[in-house]
Amino acid sequence: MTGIALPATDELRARARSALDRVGVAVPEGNGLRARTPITGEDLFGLAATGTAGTEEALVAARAAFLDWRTTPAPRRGDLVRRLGDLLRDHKDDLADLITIEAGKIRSEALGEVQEMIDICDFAVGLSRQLYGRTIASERPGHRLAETWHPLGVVGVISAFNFPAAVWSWNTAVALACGDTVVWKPSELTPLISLACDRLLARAADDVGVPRDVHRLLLGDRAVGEQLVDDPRVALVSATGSTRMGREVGPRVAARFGRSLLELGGNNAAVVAPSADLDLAVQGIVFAAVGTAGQRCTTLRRLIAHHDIAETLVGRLTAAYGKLPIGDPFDRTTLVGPLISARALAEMRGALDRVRGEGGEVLAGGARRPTPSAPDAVYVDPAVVRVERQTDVVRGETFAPILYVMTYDTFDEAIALHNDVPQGLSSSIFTRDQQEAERFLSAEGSDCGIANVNIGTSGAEIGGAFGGEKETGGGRESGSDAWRAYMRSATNTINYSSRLSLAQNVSFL
Ligand code: UN1
Repeated sequence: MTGIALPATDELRARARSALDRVGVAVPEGNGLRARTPITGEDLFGLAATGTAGTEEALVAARAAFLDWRTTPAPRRGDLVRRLGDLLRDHKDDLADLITIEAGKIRSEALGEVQEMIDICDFAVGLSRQLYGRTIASERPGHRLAETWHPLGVVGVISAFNFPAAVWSWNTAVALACGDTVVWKPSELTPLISLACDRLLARAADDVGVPRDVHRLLLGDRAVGEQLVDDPRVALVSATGSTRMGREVGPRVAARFGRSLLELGGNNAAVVAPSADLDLAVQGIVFAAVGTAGQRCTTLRRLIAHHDIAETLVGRLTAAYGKLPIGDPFDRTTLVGPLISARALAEMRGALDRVRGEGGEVLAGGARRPTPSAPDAVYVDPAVVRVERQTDVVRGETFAPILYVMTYDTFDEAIALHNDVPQGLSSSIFTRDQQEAERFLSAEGSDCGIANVNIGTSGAEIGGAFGGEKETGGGRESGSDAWRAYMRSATNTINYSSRLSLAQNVSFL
C-alpha cells in the first residue's frame, strides 16, 4: 500500500499561528498542556494550563457576571450573540483551519462545523425575543396564573474533540441568550480552537459593551472538569463525551442537586428496506459511516439490510469504500482524514479483533495506511464488517470508522435489532414504503432522539433539538425548546381582586 503524503508539522504550526493571529489570540505558552495535530501526530505548541486556583477564580468571576447579566434584557443579550455570529462569519476560514489542524476534519466538514456555529447564533438571537412563558386559566375569579422563565446561573460546558467548536457554540449561544454565564472546559486535544472561540466571544463582548466574564475558558485536564462537576455554583453541567464520562458526571452533579445535560455515546443504525433507492442509500450510508473518519457521535455504526438487497448493497458499499480518498485533510480531494490518536487506532483494532473472533467477516478496510513522513499519524481504511449477531462489541460504541452489517427478514425483526443496543442517539431508514417509514418514526419504531427517513444518521441541522435516549444521556441541545434546560421556571399566582379565595375551595377563617 502506498504511503500518504502529508504536510510538514512546521507548515501546520505556521498555519495555526497565522489563523490565531488573525483572530487575535495571544497563545499562552507554557508546559501544562500541548497542542497537537493528528495530521502528522506531532506537537505544535506547549500551553499554560488552568489549575485549581484558576478554575476557582473563573467561577467567582462568572458568578459575579451572572448577577448583572440575568437582569440585562434578553434582546440586549441577543446583541452579544449577534456580534459573535458576525465575527464567526468574518473568521470562518481561520476557525476551519484550526479545526482541521487539531481535529483532523476535512475542509468541507470543518467549514460545516463553523457554519453550524453561525446558525446557532442566528437561532439564539431569535430566541432572545422568544423566551415565552404561558399564562394558565385560574380556577379562581380575579386571579391569573403565569409561568415565568428566569436565567439559571453559571453553565459549565464540557466538550469533546470531535466537534470542538460547534458543541461549545450550541451551549454558549443559547445559555447567553437565556441570561446565563458560561465556564468552558474543552477537550485537552483541541486547545487552539478553544482559545480562538474564547477570543472571538471576548471581542464581541468588548464591541457591544458587555463584561468579558460572561464567558471563561479553562484549558485544563480532567481535574478541572471535576471541579466544575462538583461545584454548587455551577447550576447546569452540559457535558458531551463518552457514556463512561457521563456515568461519572451525572450522579456527581445529581448528588449536589445540580442539573446536568448529557450528550453521550451513540450506536446509530440505518435500516435499508427492499424498496429503498439504493443510489441514495449508498451515498447517505457512506457519508454517515466514514465522515469525520467515523468520529461523530452520530456516525452510522450499524447497517440493518433486508435479505433481498443486502448482497447488492454490500457490494456497492465495498466498491465505494475501495475508492475513498484517505489522507491530508487540507487536500480538497480527501474525504477521510486521520484518527485523532493512537488510542483510537488501538480501540479500532481491538474491536475488529474481537468481532473476527466472534465470527465476523471484514469485507473492506480495517488496515492502517503507512505514513512514512509522520510515523505517529494514524490513517485507516474505514471498515465494513459482516456480522451474524449483535454481540457486545457490536452493541458498544467504538469511536472509529467500523460499519457492522446485519440482515433481516421482517420489519419487526429490523426494529428489534435496531433498538437492541444500550444507546439511543440517531437512527434512519431508507425505504419508499410509506407505512414502513411512518412505523419507524412512530412510538413502536426507533427509540432514538433523532429518527430520519431517506437520509443518514449524521449531519443534523440547527433548529431541531439534538440529543438521545438511554445511555446517550437524555439531553437536548441547540434547537426547538432545548433552551428551557438553561433556565428555571417560576409559577406565579396573581390575585387582582380584593378577596382572598383559596384553591381547591378550601375555606379558612
Ligand atoms: C457530535 O458528534 O458530538 O449531527 C455532534 C451531526 C452534527 C453534530 C454532531 N451536527 O452529525
